[in-house]
Amino acid sequence: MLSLDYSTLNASSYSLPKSFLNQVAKLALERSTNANLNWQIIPSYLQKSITEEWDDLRTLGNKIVRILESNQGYVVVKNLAFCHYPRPIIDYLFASLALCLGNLTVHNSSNNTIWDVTHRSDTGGRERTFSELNVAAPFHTDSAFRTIPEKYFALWTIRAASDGGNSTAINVEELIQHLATSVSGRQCLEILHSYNFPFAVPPAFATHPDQIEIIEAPILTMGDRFSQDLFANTLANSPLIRFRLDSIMKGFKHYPELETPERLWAVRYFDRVLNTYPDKLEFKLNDGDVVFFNNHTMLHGRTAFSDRQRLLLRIRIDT
Ligand SMILES: O=C(O)CCC(=O)C(=O)O
Ligand SMILES: [Fe+2]
Repeated sequence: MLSLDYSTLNASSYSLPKSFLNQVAKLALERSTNANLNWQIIPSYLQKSITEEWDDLRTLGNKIVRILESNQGYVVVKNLAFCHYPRPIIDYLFASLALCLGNLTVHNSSNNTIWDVTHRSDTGGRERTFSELNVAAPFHTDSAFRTIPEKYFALWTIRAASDGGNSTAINVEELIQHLATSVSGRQCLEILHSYNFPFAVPPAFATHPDQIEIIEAPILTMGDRFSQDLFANTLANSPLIRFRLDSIMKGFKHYPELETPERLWAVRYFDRVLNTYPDKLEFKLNDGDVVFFNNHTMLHGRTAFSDRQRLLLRIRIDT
């Protein structure tokens, strides 16, 4: 069910200082004529000018962080004045906004901080991950297979799909409360939080694409889950949730000793609950909208689409 009252921030009053735009445009031009310069790396003078000159952007960044740290866990920024600039400028502006929340991380060995989420028909024989396909992306954590998944990530809609491609999300604190109301749900929570599960790195994000990399971690990281306040003891900077079904299933193939009946039951039960959960959010991002998620407290996904022109830019942010 598409939701009309999802959490939004209206940024129409945030203007772009001319001096900042001039610096960005100069930089974009310089990078486009010099193949040796990685145009995704934000030079320190630009970072300095964000903090010193662009109050509006920092104000917006602070508002976003406040919402992501609340039990809301996500926000869509609408009407950013600069969403129609050419792509290299958008990249710098997107990175500048994300830098107001924390440090940008790289997606893979090519050191890019911005990843194009779009259908790719050819990845040179490498297996495609769901950000390279137009199928539905089931509920997951981004970077579930990293030692510490990034706390936040953002998706900037350059071009929305003409059909489908809606964003979906689940607030994990609410999901845990829901699971805690049944005996099976409580058993599932217990297994997800007290055992390690194997997460295989998808080839698209592997340091060595021809080697299998696996990390072991619990799916839920909670303190005393039966205490009055279920989350009071959540470990600082640990993700509350870490889940990506295909990565866990692949992990089980490589670490069969971890594929115990109870782990397998818990993962399948949890996945079934995600797919039938009544309180999931679904909303459509329009061109220019930027969604920010708290990747430690929310699960997210996307519905399928057929429009091959759909393009979202993704940035992941560590704090
Ligand atoms: O395409 C989208 O809207 C989100 C895709 C996604 O969650 C991902 O690629 O990790
Ligand atoms: Fe994702």
